[in-house]
Amino acid sequence: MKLHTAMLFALWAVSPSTAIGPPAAKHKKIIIDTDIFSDVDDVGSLAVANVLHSCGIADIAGIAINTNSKYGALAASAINTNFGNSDIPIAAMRPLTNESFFDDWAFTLSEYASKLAYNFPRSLNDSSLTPTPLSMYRSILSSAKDHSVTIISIGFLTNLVELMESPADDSSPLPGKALISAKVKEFVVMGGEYPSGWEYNFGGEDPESTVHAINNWPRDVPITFLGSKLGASVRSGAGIPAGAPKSSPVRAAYEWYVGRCSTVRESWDPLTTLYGILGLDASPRLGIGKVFEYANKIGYNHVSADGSNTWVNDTSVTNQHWLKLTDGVTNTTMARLLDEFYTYSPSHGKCRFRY
Ligand SMILES: [Ca+2]
Repeated sequence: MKLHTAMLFALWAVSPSTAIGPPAAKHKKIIIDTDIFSDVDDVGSLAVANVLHSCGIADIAGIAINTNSKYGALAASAINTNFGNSDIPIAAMRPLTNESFFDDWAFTLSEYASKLAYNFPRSLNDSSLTPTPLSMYRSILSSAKDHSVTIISIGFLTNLVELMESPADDSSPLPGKALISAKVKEFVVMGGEYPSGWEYNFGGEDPESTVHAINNWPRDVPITFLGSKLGASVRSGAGIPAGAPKSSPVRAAYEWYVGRCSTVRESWDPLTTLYGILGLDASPRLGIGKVFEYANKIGYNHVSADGSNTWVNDTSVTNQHWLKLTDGVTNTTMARLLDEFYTYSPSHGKCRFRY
């Protein structure tokens, strides 16, 4: 059965990216670093990014996977392909494994990545054919305009440390940190709790990389964090069953993952991605008003060895922030906005949102 399905994938014709909506006046170049595999909010995040890419607001230059299962890159490809964006580069962490997700913590959540890979069209046939995240990062950054790339991290920070510590190569004469300082506009991170606490992206899998990435990130590049409580307070996905096409891999992933007749999930990654693309000013063109604001004016984030973080109130540092919702914007309002992305129909292509 697997072989038959794999052969079927190879025969699927996948159309190239089709930009829906008016041409981009100033689309923002982004790279998403995702642990898509063990939580479905990464799928919601890729839905947000793909819709904004199709609407000419974002330019997804690449997607880096920071977990080892080969199904992560394949699932990402299935989502991109659904939105007509099959040509977005994807880079998979090595070594690749055949691992699928089993919820041995709450015993309620279910695997979705391999199911997306085996049941939806995708342009990527084999994760081993992708570049490494480091190679993709250095290639994209070296060819980008100065201070033009926003990196959105919605998983673990392993790939980012590899980039930070990378030497000059054929892509660029600059070592990693200098390349970041030259090319990155903003580093947007889902992780930590604010002003202090412990959160899974920071401490759950690779706290050593978190310590290195956050404490040593070039100080001239702004960082914006979205913390655990804000992400958990917005429970999105309720609109999926009534609103999403049955052909949608986003719908399938939420139905498979959440299960028990629900598609509602916390919104850590989709909120982070929405801010990463729209920033504080949002997008009147899309009908999206201001929804985020900074919760602090000064200071920086410090991460300890166990991945816990503490905000240090240093008046000399003004380019690190954590996010909150703007006054008057409720959790349910944000959930309805995210559902607009989850239920988006590529065949309709409307780039105006009501929430
Ligand atoms: Ca994630």
